Amino acid sequence: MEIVFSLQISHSILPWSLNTSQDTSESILQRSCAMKLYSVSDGPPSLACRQALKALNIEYELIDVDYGKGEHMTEEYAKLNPQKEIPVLVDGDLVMGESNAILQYLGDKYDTSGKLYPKDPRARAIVNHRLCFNLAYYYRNISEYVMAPIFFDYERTPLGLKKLKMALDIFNTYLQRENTVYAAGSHLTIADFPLVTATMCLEAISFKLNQWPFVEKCSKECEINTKFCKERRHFRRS
Ligand SMILES: N[C@@H](CCC(=O)N[C@@H](CS)C(=O)NCC(=O)O)C(=O)O
Repeated sequence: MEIVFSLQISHSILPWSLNTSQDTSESILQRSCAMKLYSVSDGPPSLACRQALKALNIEYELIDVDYGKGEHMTEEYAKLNPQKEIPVLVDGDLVMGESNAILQYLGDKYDTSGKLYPKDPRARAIVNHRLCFNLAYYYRNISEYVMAPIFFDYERTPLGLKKLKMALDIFNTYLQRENTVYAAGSHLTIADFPLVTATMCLEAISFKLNQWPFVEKCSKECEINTKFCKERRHFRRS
């Protein structure tokens, strides 16, 4: 299935580390990669997928969906993702939304080392747990408190703040228990990408993380780890 989408690939949304003469947006366009990621600039689930693609050194075409213009709400986009959500991965005849499923697929297919997505059942279970925790609890509560009022007519409430703090408490506990800066153990895994991009949202409201030192350290780790992309201008501006 080939769906032609009249969207643009912009220089500014490329991960910083792709901005080399070899990896400009033009050269990405010229290569006809089988893999495409429909992504919204600075959307945490989209960023998480881009970070995984980068960490796994996968060539792909980045297709920028303009959330503000509602490009994800069109019938054309619904053919890619009936949920009308971003991101969507296209790899040959596989067309799939849900960032966790995308991360797991990329890990299964391309992480031959088994580091980013461990093969050992116990280590893998922890990674899967953290991905579920992020989707069902952590990102949900962050996005309801931080992102929803930015994009929609939605008020920040004391209950929302309480839920946000509970989410941070729990993530901090998981990290503290393992005494680590990584979401699922002693090294970087695919679970770090969505948890860190969710945490980055807090910058939009200048929310300080000093009460959650392990979350703060985990977030800072992304500043120095070259596998994370650093494009966050919308969070800072909002
Ligand atoms: N569970 C989805 C959620 C993705 C998501 O929330 N994407 C936002 C953009 S960051 C979206 O597409 N929202 C559509 C809407 O609000 O109508 C995933 O993890 O991929």
